[in-house]
Amino acid sequence: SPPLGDEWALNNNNMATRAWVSMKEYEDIKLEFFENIAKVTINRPRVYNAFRPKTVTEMIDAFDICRERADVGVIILTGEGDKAFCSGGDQNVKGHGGYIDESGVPRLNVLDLHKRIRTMPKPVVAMVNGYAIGGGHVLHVVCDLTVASDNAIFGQSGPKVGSFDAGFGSSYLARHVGQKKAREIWFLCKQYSAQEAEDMGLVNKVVPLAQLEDETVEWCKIMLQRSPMALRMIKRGLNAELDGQTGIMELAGDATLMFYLMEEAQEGRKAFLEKRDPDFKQFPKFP
Ligand code: S0N
Repeated sequence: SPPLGDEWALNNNNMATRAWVSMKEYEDIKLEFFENIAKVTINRPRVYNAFRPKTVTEMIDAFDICRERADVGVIILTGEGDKAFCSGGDQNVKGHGGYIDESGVPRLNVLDLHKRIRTMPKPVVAMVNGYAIGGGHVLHVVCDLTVASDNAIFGQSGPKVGSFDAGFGSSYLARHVGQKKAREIWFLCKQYSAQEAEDMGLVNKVVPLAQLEDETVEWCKIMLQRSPMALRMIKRGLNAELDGQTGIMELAGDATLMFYLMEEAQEGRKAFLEKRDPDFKQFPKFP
């Protein structure tokens, strides 16, 4: 039964009545909003939602908006239609040095998108509605959670088509499925069903395609009821173990944010402005 009550489910968990509102217009993606949830949709179904540099630039912009907007608590990443979540880099624009943008410059700006998702202080949920292949597979790997439709197909294709991601797409993948399986996924470039992906710990939940958005939104609604700071710190901590000094920096940054919210930190600033010595003795020294 719905964890938030039948009435809530009736009013809010029905795809037909969910009114997504556009937050900004783009060429290659959609950015929409519904009750504190933002949805980023790669909107290139003709090429199975493959991304070109412009698509990625737009996604980076959308994720930056989601980070800044205080009314966004959770972000969904998905693809348009029922065939593909994302089929990776657009092979039509691959040229000398990588994926060529409109001014002729080769770009791998998808790595900047990975970093945005990784450091986003809010949960990011991949809603996988079909093929998640190549760089499209990496995108879901980088997200915090993955809810997939039963027609979803997962796999890496790089060593078959002339690319690879030895970054998050390999090392973080291995954290999900283990080293042996990650090597199998990359070395063989096989495709895996949604059920196989769930069995190997690559996705959190598989549902029928018709229920995919309902289920994903329900997960988002549950997270929206949790403490945002607690979720943020959990994400930072889980990342920090794997991300070295950069991970510690992100975790430490949020510790500083919390310190700034404490009277103890405010006393230091007040004392400076009042030209007196700070009285830190008044604050408890917890065991
Ligand atoms: C997805 C597949 C398996 C679907 O097969 P199916 O059902 O037979 O459909 P198709 O007829 O093949 O496809 C339907 C239409 O969509 C076009 N299309 C599909 N994928 C792409 C694509 N990636 N680019 C351009 N067009 C695509 C088809 O051409 C077809 O259109 P029409 O009908 O007009 O011919 C199958 O389509 C498939 O295997 N797709 C290619 C998957 C792939 O190899 N992707 C690229 C992998 N490489 C990358 O993503 C680059 C990664 C990268 O650069 C990177 C590097 C370092 C660090 C990180 C990354 C990163 O991106 O993460």
